[in-house]
Amino acid sequence: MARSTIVRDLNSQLLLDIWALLFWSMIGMNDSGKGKVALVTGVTGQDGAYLSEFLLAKGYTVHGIKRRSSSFNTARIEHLYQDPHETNQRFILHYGDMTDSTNVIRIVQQVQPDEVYNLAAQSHVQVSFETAEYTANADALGPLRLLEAIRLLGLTEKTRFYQASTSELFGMVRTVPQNEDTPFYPRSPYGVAKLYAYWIVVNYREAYGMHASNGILFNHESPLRGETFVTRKITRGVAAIHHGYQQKLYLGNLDAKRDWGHAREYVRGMWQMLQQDQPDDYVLATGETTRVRDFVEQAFRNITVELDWIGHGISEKGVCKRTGRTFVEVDARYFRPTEVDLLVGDASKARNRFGWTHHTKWQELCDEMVQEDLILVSKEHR
Ligand code: NDP
Ligand code: GDR
Repeated sequence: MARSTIVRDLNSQLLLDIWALLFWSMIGMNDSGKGKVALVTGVTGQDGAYLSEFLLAKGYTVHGIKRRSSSFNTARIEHLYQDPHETNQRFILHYGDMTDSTNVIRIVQQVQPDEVYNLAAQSHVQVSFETAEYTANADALGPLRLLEAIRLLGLTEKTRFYQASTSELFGMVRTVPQNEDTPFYPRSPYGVAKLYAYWIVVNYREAYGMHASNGILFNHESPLRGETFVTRKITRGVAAIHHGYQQKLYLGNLDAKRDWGHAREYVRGMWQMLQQDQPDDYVLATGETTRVRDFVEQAFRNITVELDWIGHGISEKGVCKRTGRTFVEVDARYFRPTEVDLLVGDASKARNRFGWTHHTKWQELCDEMVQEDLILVSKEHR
């Protein structure tokens, strides 16, 4: 390895250690979860990272399930990492997979959690059309395996359960906006798998009296969002174009409308659901819907490019008003066999029951993501 690379790695390690030290000294400031144990599946994902940070700050001991991978998949939780040799460890990782019942049962038995947050999923809607059976296994049967583990191990009274349900359940929407009473009409193998998960949670709650709740969350994004979801793809693309590493951004349906909030604010809502005396199902959303093309325009404003749209359908292009340069093109490979055209949620139940609300406007979210990606992309190419 070149000396400069080693020095850079050592510097990043040092920064990471300082950040970890600061994090671990700051937490414990709010200890309302002191003594409680949480199990978080999908801990390496966007929400897993924010939720773990949130629970640790509340004083919880957090156990996370991560998949075995041939390369590192813990970048989002690196700052929470604690050496397994340390005493009083409060952040503990277990290898696991939602498709393996024996593994799920063993981890629940070891951890004896007060709260389980089931965030693990094959979460990409378009990918679910390619891997429909696997998506059903992980996203529909995965939650069933966890619920059964809780039941089999006699933890029904002790363990509260959160299921990461989704606005994709509403699919071809029956009402606008969507709330807990809106009928479901999923439009992808992902949505259908999550529909099973939703109902098995309701069934275990009613059949066995479990404290099991569905959070029906609308899209929530952040600088930690996976790079293939549209918001992050756009903000990373804009950053790469700005630094000269990419020429154009290729996108699918520019007119899809989504209700985009900030992930950090949504994980608080997950926790609040499990603090209620009675389990229930809740929508979390901003109540504002935005087209993909509006998000694109806002992202480009961060690099002082104002876009004009010319042409239609597959030939539509986003061009710079000032220079005429084409920055955005449509690529049919990103179209879905069945699309969800419009989502906008009504979170008044969560607001009225436990005061949950969002604070970050989608424009601020977009700006934050672009600014973070501008730094990240330049670091990656250093
Ligand atoms: P991510 O895709 O960022 O994270 C998914 C997590 O699940 C990752 O840790 C991933 O591991 C893990 N995972 C995937 N398959 C398996 C498996 N078979 N066994 C164990 N772990 C697995 O998703 P988000 O954080 O954005 O979302 C969290 C949850 O919330 C998901 O269930 C998603 O469907 C749901 N949801 C998300 C919304 C959003 O807008 N973000 C909105 C509504 C619901 P790895 O890192 O190894 O890939
Ligand atoms: P979604 O998120 O399907 O809503 O699922 P995604 O960001 O993938 O798509 C949002 C909308 O943008 C359109 N789109 C594109 N999408 C992607 N990924 N890539 C493109 O190039 C592109 N161009 C246009 C899509 O067609 C779609 O209409 C997310 C996931 O987090 C789910 O797990 C979660 O349940 C829902 O949000 C709520």
